[in-house]
Amino acid sequence: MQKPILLSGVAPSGVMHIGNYLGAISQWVAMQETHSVSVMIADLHAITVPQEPAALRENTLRMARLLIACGINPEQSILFVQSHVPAHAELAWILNTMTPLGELERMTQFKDKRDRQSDTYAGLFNYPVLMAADILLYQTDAVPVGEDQKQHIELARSLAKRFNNRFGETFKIPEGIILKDTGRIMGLDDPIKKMSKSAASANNYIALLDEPDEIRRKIKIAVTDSGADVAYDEEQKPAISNLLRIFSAFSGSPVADIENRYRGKTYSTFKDDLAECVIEKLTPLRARYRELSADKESVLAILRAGAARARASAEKTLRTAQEKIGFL
Ligand code: ATP
Ligand code: LTN
Repeated sequence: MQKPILLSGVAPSGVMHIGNYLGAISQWVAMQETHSVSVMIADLHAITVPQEPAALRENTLRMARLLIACGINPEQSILFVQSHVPAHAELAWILNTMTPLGELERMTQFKDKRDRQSDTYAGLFNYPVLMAADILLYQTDAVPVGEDQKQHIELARSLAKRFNNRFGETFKIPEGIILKDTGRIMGLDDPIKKMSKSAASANNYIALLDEPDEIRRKIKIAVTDSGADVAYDEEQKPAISNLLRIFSAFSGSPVADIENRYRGKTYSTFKDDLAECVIEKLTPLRARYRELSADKESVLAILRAGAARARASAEKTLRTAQEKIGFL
């Protein structure tokens, strides 16, 4: 029997942090056993805010290495760059003609990002439509993402339904998969906002490639809450609760067990142990990344092969959609 189809994507920015990893990437890695997985490096999405060409190229390659280092297995899964599959832009155009402006105006990520730019371009506004095209082209069943992408997945679902209603069954209706405990990892310096690589300070996040001393330093200075107990309480203790969720995800122990272990101990003992746990998990990943850095050609070959496989299924769906809407 055919495995369910999983597709997800990540923008090629310079940094990938433990929020991206715990909320999204680790899900993709784990689901390779049960799903037919495609992971896309979303360079068309990246250019919705201005990018320096050399940096974009370098970051795309770095992201490919990082995803492989995280455990995406290119022999099993499809790893590709979005712009290598022209069908994404073509289907996005078609879907744009069916997307009410009001639905895009409601997108909270657009409003956030617009407020952080000096100029806003139409591509940023249309970004969720492109994301819908990414998903629908592959007849995707499952889209594992962080919580911030929930609204975008809703749009993909409603566009698929609208198209199917108007032109007949064409697209599968995808399901977003968002983890309850790690779908929204909060910033280390501000536990009220999500961890984000575009945060004002790098102390907001732990990058997957941070060196051990940097990880120790960032966790040491991470904001804590008033009181002294290592206890899970989202309302009263958002900072410690966030650190507990990170500890639990990296160690595999339930939050309650970790609370028990640190009952009567100080925040600082808890943080020291958390730092060592994170370091232990990230060290092999950093080592794999370094090995891959030495061999640019093999990463390029993986991306070339991934794009060829992705193109085959994407073009099939695109052709069907084009026929349905009456293109000659
Ligand atoms: P930024 O961190 O600058 O807001 P982004 O959300 O655009 O960047 P991407 O690299 O495109 O980041 O996201 C890759 C995946 O990581 C997405 O599925 C996203 O939902 C998820 N993700 C991002 N931040 C977090 C977070 N703090 N907690 C959990 N998942 C996250
Ligand atoms: N917008 C997503 C990245 C992304 C994506 C996708 C995720 C682009 N296309 C398709 C899932 C499916 C983000 O995390 N910023």
